[in-house]
Amino acid sequence: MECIFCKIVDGKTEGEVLLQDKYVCAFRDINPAAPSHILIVPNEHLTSIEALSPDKIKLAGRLLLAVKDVARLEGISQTGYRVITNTGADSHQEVQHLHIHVLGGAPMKHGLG
Ligand code: DGP
Repeated sequence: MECIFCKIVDGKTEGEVLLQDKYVCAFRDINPAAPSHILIVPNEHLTSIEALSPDKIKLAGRLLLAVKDVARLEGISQTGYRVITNTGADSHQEVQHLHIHVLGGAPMKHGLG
């Protein structure tokens, strides 16, 4: 079965792509947990942070810097945002394609639970 995030990266599904370049793609979460809830994924299928290795350092750096780009596009750079990357079973990672959640647009609860 094809990965849903690979389909979005490849433009095979409807998805509001905010940003895409050589390394990453950013689009709105289908089930937003905040007024602004964006997912940033590598174009390449990697299951999680656990699949990153030193030869992926440019991709890893781009993933992190894309957070800033997304925050700027969403107008939340100054008000703040939370960045989460679920990794593996204990985190309840549902989609097995590395993704960074960027959440903002309203004050959040304290703590990370
Ligand atoms: P996680 O639990 O970290 O694996 O979160 C996966 C997120 O992916 C979840 O917040 C919902 C989102 N999601 C799942 N399927 C789709 C989809 O088909 N399109 C979009 N845009 N988001 C999806």
